[in-house]
Amino acid sequence: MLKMAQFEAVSQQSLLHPKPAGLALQYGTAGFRTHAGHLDHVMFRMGLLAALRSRKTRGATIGVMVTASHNPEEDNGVKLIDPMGEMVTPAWEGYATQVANAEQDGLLGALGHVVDAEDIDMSLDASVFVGRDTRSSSVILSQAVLDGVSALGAQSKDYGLVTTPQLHYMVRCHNTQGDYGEATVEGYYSKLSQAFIQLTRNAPNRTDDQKRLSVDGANGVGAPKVREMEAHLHGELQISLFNDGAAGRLNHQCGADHVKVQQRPPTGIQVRVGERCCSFDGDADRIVYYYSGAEEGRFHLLDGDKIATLISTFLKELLTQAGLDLDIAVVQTAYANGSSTRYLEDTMKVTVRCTKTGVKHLHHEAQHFDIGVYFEANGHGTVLFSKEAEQKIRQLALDPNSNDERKRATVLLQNTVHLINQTVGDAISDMLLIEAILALKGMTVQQWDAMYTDLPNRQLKVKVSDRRLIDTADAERRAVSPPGLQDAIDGLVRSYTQARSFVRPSGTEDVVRVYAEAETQESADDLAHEVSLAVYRLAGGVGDQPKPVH
Ligand code: G16
Repeated sequence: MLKMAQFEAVSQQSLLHPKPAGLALQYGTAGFRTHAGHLDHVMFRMGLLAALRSRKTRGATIGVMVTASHNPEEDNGVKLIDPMGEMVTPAWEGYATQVANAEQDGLLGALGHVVDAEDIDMSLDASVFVGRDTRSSSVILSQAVLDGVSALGAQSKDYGLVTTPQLHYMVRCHNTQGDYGEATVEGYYSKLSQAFIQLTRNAPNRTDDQKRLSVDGANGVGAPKVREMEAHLHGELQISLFNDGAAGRLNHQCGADHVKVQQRPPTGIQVRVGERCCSFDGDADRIVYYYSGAEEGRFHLLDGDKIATLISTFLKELLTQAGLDLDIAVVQTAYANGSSTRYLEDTMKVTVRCTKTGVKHLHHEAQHFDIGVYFEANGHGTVLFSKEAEQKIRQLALDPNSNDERKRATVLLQNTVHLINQTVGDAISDMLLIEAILALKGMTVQQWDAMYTDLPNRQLKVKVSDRRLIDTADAERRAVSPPGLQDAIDGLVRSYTQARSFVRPSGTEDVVRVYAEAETQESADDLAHEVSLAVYRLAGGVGDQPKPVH
């Protein structure tokens, strides 16, 4: 039961954050996301919900990040973070939707329902960490979250501008009493930079050229944060930062999503032949790499699949050298390029799993293995080490009978564990890990790229009147509704070689996403276009009919 004082505080405060009558939003792939102007009441209510979640978890700290990540500047959104720094448990996503959508006079009832259903002791202390991205709307919206937290008598700490993965990290550090690190931005830089420097010490022949990296900050929060990180790296990584927010618009013609979907470099960055470049997204939880080839200056993209391949290869080699018997798996989604899955399974002999889109799904699946490397093709991912795996690595480090090769591999494994932000995909941590691996393996970006060749692919978006009409199964690889859509896709796919295609409703934008891959770029483009037309026809397309890619 809500106590009387809490009841009154929520009643009064909620009047300052009124809900537009009739507005209904859904907790999507990564929280609520829509035009910033529709979100004030949602933020206040997510502050309330976070306070309840904290009490439900016996006073553990919960995180609330105000960001719309890869979406345009005018959107905003909110991501809820559970005690170990992972995305909030799916059971509470339903509560989030109910609380956000309750009409003004039904809010206390909706909160009371959560309290009763979860048997929450409202007399317990509660604590919430809040962070925000660089969107101009984020200042006022994060204040709305803080208002909600305090209305339910919970403590809050406002971290201000942080990347999403930094806030996830703070939550985990705090809830593990510092076991995972210190819950400050400085503590984050210090832990990761030390691990990076220890790793690159084992690659003494790195040239200055190999230490240079161009970073596209997407004009978002990753830009100032990667600069702060660089200051801790003692010249071991020299970053040329582009799209740092000084002039351009957030995610506009830049950032990881733009680069991945458009398959071309962002504006505002000079991609010199053969040099490594990477792009973050708006809240720095995704990263993709690219370079321009010496032959005809062709653009080469190294996406989440290539990143997962590089990391899992590196870890597998270290495990062999250390003589450690740990099972390692790579978790992907339907967007994973067919070539990457084949390479991992057939050449690398690594277990591969496929889940629905959304890092929450990949994270959960990765927890089933000693070492779970999970990456979405869009560059969102990390590595999880089970408690037992970490313990075995620690024990081996203390073994006096290890030979030099084993010792070296174990130390590298230990530092790799420290460098990785295991709570969620983290562009800064992933970038440092990739740079360290390339240095240790003495590998160029071209050699990394050559591990396998991507099948040409294309992603498109289709506007429909209600994207919820599209329902999928088999980790989103098949559409079960509307009727006839999957048959249409199957028929189209059959007319191309090495082809595959699927459609799914986005959980962050009001669109249906279409993915196609095939033997040639022309075929992938044509197939994606034809499937888009089928979606438009069978799922209530709105506006102009999808146009051919070229
Ligand atoms: C979020 C999720 C990702 C997902 C992406 C796109 O990323 O965290 O797991 O891949 O949205 O999802 P959808 O295709 O459903 O729109 P971010 O970086 O925008 O938070």
